[in-house]
Amino acid sequence: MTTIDLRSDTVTRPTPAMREAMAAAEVGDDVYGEDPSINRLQERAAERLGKQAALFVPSGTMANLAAILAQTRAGDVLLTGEGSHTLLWESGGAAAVGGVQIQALGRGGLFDGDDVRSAIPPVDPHCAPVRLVSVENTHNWAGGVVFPRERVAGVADAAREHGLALHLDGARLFNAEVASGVPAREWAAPFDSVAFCLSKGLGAPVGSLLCGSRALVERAHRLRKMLGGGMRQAGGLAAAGLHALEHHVARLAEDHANARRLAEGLEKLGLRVDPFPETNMVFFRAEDERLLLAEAERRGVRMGLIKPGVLRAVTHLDVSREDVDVALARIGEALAVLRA
Ligand code: TLP
Repeated sequence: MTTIDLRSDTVTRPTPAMREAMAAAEVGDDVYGEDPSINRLQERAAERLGKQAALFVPSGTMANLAAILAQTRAGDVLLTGEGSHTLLWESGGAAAVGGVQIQALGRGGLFDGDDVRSAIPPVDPHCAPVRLVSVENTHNWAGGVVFPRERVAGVADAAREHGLALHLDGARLFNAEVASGVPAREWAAPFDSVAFCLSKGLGAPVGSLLCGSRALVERAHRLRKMLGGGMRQAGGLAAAGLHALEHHVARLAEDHANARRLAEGLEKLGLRVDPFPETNMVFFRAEDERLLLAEAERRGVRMGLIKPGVLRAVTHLDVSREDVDVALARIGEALAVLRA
């Protein structure tokens, strides 16, 4: 029985063509700035996002943390959406390493300019200063939704009014690009710092980029060293990233179509899908979610529990349209057992 792994788009394995590109990569010591493949990837990423510079880091978590540390001081407040990755899934790094307090805005992950305005405290010695706002696009916890463009514009206006820095956690920014038809560089334009991941839907094994002004990237470079993320001959990983940017962006549309197909099939099985997928994530409710997860797993379909009562299935490079149909048949069998 083949396993269909829908737990995350992080589980993809490099394709044969990507492995060839990795094997052929020119490498050098990146701590000396001498890895030509990493330098090329950084240039390509900065260009693609319309920023002055970019830094290759091992993970999205490190990209976000370096961005936060570069733009705050201990005791500052970071505003971000409810359920954001930085708040829930980065092991408390902003607080533990940066002394930064996170305040959640809005409901369900999305928020707008007025939410930012109402979170700004008076100038008063009781209050910690708000310094940074972070937007996640696509928003994972909200169901892989594209953060509406007018809301991003409103958040950016509010941030500017109050002199706040703006960070974009664009771990899946290219899913937003493909789903919305708005180029990543336009999504990135209002932000001072932008993180995006190569190791999610783009299918590279490792790596993220942190993009911004030359001054911000210089600060982040030092922070990467401090956090232990300075890599040496990592050009093979950069080559995978370059390959992904060239060959795996447009195809994200297939993952989105597969997610819609999966959602329709789950609805036919009587499960409540909410929201209907805009990108590659399917969130659905089940009465006995843990039992369903276990029964599906026994039949070779792996999914995740994202919050109480809500399961997440993510489509990606290693999941074909046929796999979606097989997964649906197996989930149908699992449900039949639970409903018997
Ligand atoms: N998300 C992972 C898990 O950590 C939850 C997943 O399976 O979705 N920002 C966002 C929006 C993310 O979804 C993730 C990873 C990250 C940052 C962190 O990236 P990595 O895993 O490279 O540190």
